[in-house]
This record gives sequence, C-alpha cells and structure tokens, in this order.
Amino acid sequence: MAEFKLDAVELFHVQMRLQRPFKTSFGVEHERECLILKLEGDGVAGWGECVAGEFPGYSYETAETAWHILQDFFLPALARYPLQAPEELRNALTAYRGHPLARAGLEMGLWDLLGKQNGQSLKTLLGGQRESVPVGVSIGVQKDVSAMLTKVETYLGQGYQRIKVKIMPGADLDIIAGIRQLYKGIPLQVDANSAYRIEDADHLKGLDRYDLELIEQPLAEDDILDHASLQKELETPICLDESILSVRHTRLALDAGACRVINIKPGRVGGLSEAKAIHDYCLARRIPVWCGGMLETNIGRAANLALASLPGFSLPGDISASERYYETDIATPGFVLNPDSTIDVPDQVGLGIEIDRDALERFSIKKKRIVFEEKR
Ligand code: OSB
Ligand code: MG
Repeated sequence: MAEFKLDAVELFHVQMRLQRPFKTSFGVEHERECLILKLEGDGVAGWGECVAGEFPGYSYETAETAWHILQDFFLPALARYPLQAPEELRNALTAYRGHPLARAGLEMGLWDLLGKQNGQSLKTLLGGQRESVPVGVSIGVQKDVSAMLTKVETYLGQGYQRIKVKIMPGADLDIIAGIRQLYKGIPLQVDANSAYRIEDADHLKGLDRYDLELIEQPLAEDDILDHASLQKELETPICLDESILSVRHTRLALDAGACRVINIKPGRVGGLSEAKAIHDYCLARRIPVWCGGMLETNIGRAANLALASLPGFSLPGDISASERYYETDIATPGFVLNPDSTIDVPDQVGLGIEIDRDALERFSIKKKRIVFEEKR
C-alpha cells in the first residue's frame, strides 16, 4: 500500500442546535459541539468527526481539549510519520497517552481518504456485510413518567422498534414500570451513564422484573470489580459503555464477569480500527455487541452505519434517523428510517456522504488550516 500523503488539515469547531435538548445523568445538552476534520491529500479530501463535546461529561475530553491535542501533538506527529494505512495511526501516536475521541476523529478522516483514493466504501474497507442495519432510539431523561410515555409513543409511531431510556436516581423504576405497563413486548433497555454506586444494588435489582434487554453503564467507568459484583446480583445483562476503551478492557471486563454485552463507539475506543478489533474479539467469544451513538452529524453517523454492518453487531444500534438530531446537517444525504426499523448503510466511496460547505461554515465557531511541510 502506498504512503498517505497529507498536504493539509483543516479543523472546524462546530456548534449545532439539537432539535430538542438531550438530558443524561451527567447533564443536559441544547447545542452540540464537535470538531470536524478535513484531511487533504493528493487532491482528495477525507472528512472525520471528533465527538468530544462542550463539557467533560461523557468523557474527560472536550472539543477544546481535542483541538489542542490534535493541533499541538497528533497532527505534527502524523506529519512526521510515513503512514500506510489508517490502522497505523496508533503507531504514529505511541508517544501520547489517552484522548481517544481526538484520535478517532483523525482516524475517521484517514478512512474516508483511503476509501476515496481506492474507490471503496468504508463498509467494504471494514469488512461490513449488511446493506441495512437495525437501529433503535435513545431517549433522554424526561421530567416525569407521562412525558416519557409521550416520547416513547412518538418514536414507536415513527417505526423505531427498540427503545433505550436514560435513567438516573429519582427517574428510573417508575418510568420503566410505566413504559412496560403500556408496551409489554417491546425491546427496552436503559442507560445510567454511571449514575449509581454499588450501594444501589438492591435498588437496581428492582429493574429485573421489567424484562430489559440490558442495563448500560450503571456504575463508574473505572468500577470493573463493582460491576462484576452487581452483575452477580442482577438477572438483567449489564452492558458497558464508558468503561471500555480497548480490546484489553473488553477482555478484562468479560473475564471479570462485569458485563455480558458491549456497546462499541468508535470515538470512545480511539477509532474504527479498535472498534472493529473489539467487534472481532467479541464475535469470537460470542458476546453480543451493538453500536452506540454520540449525537453525531451525518459524518459520524455514516461511519457508525458502516461499522454496524459488520456481522457481530447483533443488537440494534443507537443510530437514529438524521431528522431526529439537527434541522440542518453539515453533510448529505440524510439517513432515514426504513419501515423495518433499519437504516441503509452508505455504499458510495469513503464515508459515502457529501459535505455541505455552506452549513459547515455557518455552524463553525472556530476554524484553522494547518499546512503540512514536505515529510522528513
Ligand atoms: O451514553 O450512549 C450514551 C449521547 C451522548 C453521550 C452518551 C450517550 C449518548 C446517547 C445518544 O445515548 C445516542 C445517539 O446518538 O442517538
Ligand atoms: Mg451509554
């Protein structure tokens, strides 16, 4: 494979108004921030999305820290490294610790660039197989049971067949009881984003009677052992999100009995290569995985769809239709929900989307072009 030649990278810090606020146990977002990367090489542009947001709630990274890390460390290191494939980005960055969201945004741009240079879709490059993937919807914390029931009704009406509900202390058992009373059979799961402690085990056991697909990240991200204790007491499978940053974390968590399902997000694990590796590892161990979401623009959503087309993604992803997130997106075409609660996987070259340059300019609150000098 030939060496990637990057001539320049453009960073955009964008801020986009969500169609409706998204509340989790760690905070509420009205506007979503992220970084968009444009990687220019050999007259082609590859695009990546770094899902770090405005505040360090889900991750310690923010759009500002990712900007700093990319501009001052990752991009200069990349400029010096004779990169042959996106998977090698990790080798270019071995000197640096952490900041997976920044890594992943950069790696996504490399995948898009590779696909465009080779005339292949990301799905093909990753080894994806499906033409469409099953999806569900992730509903934020609502102010009471009836507000939640209204949301659930709306999304079921739109055709989403799997519902995920954000929970936190004070907004959990009664909400789930209310949903189950009306919708006995729907696939239902909950996400606590680390809102509980092991002392809440008895309380969380109250969820077992509602036949949930899984409970996502009930405890702190570094509490693998407590998750293992909790899983022993719960019948409902625990699924880890924030705790899993690598294949190694996946192995440790599974060996410890801390979970039975893994949520895979390319951002959290430092990119699509590691995401695929976690998928491969779990497939070999027959552990179900699914693709999580970070309220992505159509850029990141295209990448998630390609990833979720791999054969081991056996549960519906948190990949909703584009219209749910933003009134105007920065890339087209928008993704729509099929009647069978699936979304089609893009099959054009690279990510398979077109950037709307006007929208990108309009939503950018900061931008910078970094020109790469001749290598070595
Ligand atoms: O924990 O899965 C999560 C969004 C932002 C940060 C964390 C999470 C989420 C979601 C949204 O659940 C899923 C989506 O993009 O629709
Ligand atoms: Mg989650």
